Amino acid sequence: MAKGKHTHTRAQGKKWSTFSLVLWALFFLTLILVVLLALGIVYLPTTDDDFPTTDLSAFRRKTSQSAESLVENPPEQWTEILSWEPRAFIYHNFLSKEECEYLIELAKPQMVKSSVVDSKTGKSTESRVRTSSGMFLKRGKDKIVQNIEKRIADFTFIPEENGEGLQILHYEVGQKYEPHYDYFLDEFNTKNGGQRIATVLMYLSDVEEGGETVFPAANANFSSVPWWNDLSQCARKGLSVKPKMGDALLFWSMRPDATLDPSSLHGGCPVIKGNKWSSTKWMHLREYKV
Ligand SMILES: O=C(O)CCC(=O)C(=O)O
Repeated sequence: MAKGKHTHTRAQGKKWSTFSLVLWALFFLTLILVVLLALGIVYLPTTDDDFPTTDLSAFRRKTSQSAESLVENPPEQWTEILSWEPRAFIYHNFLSKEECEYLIELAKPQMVKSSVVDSKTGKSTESRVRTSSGMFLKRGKDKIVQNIEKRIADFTFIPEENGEGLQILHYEVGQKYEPHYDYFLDEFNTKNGGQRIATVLMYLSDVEEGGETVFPAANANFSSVPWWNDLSQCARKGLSVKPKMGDALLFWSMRPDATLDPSSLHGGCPVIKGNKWSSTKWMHLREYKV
């Protein structure tokens, strides 16, 4: 009887020591994990994509699910930093092919020779610096336009109400827009919505040759862009973007400290071969009344 009790106690003691050994091991493993987490050597995933947020070129935003109603398999979208002076970014495949074609067809019957805004009177005047044709679409005109405007607001973090209506532009061979600023230096043009703060330029077509958007005052190594060899002479005078159907170029006319940014000087190079269709959205500091 006494022997049995003794054996039982020994077995129980052995069980307890194994159990406490496992507990100690778990405790130490947890401790090591906590230390590694605290030192940032390991981290727990917090999002599905889990991209480092400081690297914008790896930052994929899936804001355009709405475009899926128009296309079954939308191409991949990603954001590329073009320059910090001016602040300029390319959003690849921002518009679907169907959206580009829709905007062109909508605009075609109403295209007129483009004008520029007179800084003294605020009135539109014909000009030799801008030889394209164009028209404006009323803001929120229809469901497809509303969808695009919502996407622009998401991309720029500027409310839809701060935007002018979409302008659709068409450049034929030889047509261009000489370098200019999108911000105004007069009081008349800033009455509605305040200063223009940013521009979103969407390419509705590819262009066989020429038609690039050029930033001649950019603080950048112009020839470092991967598409340098494909650029026209005009485009090589600055930091340039080659039009690609569906891509959007966002650039800021104002710096984060709210001062005007002269490095945002930009123009449309002459089209050498083919046609260029684009759409411009100007965003203001405040609500732009339409
Ligand atoms: O067509 C381009 O590339 C430039 C257009 C432009 O400068 C504008 O619409 O303000």
